[in-house]
Amino acid sequence: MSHKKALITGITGQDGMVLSQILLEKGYDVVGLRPYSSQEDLSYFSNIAQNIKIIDGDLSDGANLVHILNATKPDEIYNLGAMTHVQVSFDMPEHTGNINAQGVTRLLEAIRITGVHKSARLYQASSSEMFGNSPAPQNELTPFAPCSPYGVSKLNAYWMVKIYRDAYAFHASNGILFNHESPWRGTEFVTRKITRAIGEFQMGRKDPLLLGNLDACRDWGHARDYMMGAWMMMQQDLPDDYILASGVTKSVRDFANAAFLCAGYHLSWDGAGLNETARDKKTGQVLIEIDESLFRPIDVNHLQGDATKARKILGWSPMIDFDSMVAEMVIEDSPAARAKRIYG
Ligand code: F7E
Repeated sequence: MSHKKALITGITGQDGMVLSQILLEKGYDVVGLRPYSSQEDLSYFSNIAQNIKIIDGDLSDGANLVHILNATKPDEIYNLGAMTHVQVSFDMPEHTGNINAQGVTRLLEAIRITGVHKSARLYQASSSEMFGNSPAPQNELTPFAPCSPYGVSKLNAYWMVKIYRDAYAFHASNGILFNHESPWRGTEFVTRKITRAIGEFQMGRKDPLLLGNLDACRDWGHARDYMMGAWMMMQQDLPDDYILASGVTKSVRDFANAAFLCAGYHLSWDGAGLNETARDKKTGQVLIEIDESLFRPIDVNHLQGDATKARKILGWSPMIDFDSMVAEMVIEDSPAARAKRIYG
């Protein structure tokens, strides 16, 4: 039986891992592109790594992309490769544009030059950050108003994908994904930063967790639901752009309350602004303090997505709700789960 072949850029991130798992379950051959700059340990891939072919390659090198496309001849291309940290994009706006915006143009050109678009479909990881502070709820018709170099770079890529779709008949779709998390989320993102710290408090950590803007609201879903949605977009006869979101918005403070509660800590909040703290009601231990350096020059205040189009056309609906996702993340970062991973 001939298998479909998927090429995934950014294979080493959360979404690359979750999508690989889904595609392997569906019988795909999975080829992953790993940038030279991210030679990270793939041990967290342990159960699936042996079934994925990893190629060193980079969105910063167009000729390299041409060679890889010629060599792999994929049926579906998932472009998940990006510099994904919004705060870092303020420190490295040029690099962010080079990978997230120009990198997508390079990939589109490589696909066009090799003629791969005649038989392959492309998924572009677009982001709710493109909406910036446009009023919620955001849907596919909401005006974009990015307010970070990251958001601008993703918007550039989004439009280039639309242009190649219209100009060269690419089967290319933008998945405009709102925040999506899992136990495989990088610890530089606020959700995993919180759940990892909870595991450390359970093991006796004494110094408080430092956070920035607690009032920012995000529409948080589970990465597995969202990567399933990305695959569903690729199965449509016609390419299009879709929002994937839960429709529920919560603040960073809400996330912290819910996550700490899963581990038996009731947070008691005191003070305001930079002097705000959260203590464990039972022991009085200070668990959270505010660190000014973690605030962004501009932040997105309120994201809440409307995924009606994806629900109607793709038949997509998320299976994992906020509370279950938070609980899973806290459990996977708990001392017991860590010990199990280490000692089996
Ligand atoms: O921040 C606030 C921070 O870094 C969420 C990426 O996957 O989703 C993600 O972008 C909120 C922000 O995710 C800390 O200011 C407070 O308001 O977890 P985050 P993000 O910026 O929403 C979108 C859809 C993407 O496309 C991105 O690639 O949390 N916050 N204190 C903090 N954030 C971080 N990282 N660390 C803190 O200590």
